[in-house]
Amino acid sequence: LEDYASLPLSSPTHAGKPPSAIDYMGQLGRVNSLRSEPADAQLSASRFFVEDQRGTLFILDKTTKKFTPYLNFAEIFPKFVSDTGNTSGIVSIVFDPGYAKNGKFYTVHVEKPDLEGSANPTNARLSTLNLDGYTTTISVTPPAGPVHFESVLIEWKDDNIRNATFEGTAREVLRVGFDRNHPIADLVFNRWPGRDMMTTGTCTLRSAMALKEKLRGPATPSRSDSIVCWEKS
Ligand SMILES: [Ca+2]
Repeated sequence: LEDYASLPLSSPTHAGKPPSAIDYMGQLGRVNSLRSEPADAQLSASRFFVEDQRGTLFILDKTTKKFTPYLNFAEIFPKFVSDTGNTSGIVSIVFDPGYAKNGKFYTVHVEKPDLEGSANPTNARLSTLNLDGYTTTISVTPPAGPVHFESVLIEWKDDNIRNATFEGTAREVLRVGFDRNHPIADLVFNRWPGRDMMTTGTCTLRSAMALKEKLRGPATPSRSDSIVCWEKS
């Protein structure tokens, strides 16, 4: 067991605004996930994709151990928050099984819907992000209980996966409201004959259903073991 690499220092962000200074009294960089591109991608052997929960998706060069910012969520999504407690910010990333040819990957992040203004993303700081035709989706809200946050599933398509910059498109796939602490979690693709299914371990939808039952009658423990699948379009 040995140190491998150190993430650049970061602090929580709020409403799309990066912190004015690093808070040295807080946690200095929070890695939420580390992923390799699919093995058939040209640069897969030389780099990892690393998420800092605070708002930046990095590319980590395995040789130099250098982190290069790839997507800054705080600069793109005006209602992005990573300072609101557990499981805020960027949560997870998964590469499309066909990534080597189509450049697609998926992320989950957290937004705070009651912030002022539009939730529409902006490319003011990333002109190579093409947002033509981008639309937010209607939030799937729980049948009972408050909604303080939303989990947002984004499909990204990088037109050139042989460099360390993003140039391509984004598409919002799903937006799910939740109270606190339980956003959509990990993402996994399952390849079945003739189709790909995306699976997410999530308590958001199931917790909401359990709460609804709890209000109706006998107490039902909140389930945190549920898996939700949908077919990728
Ligand atoms: Ca690129």
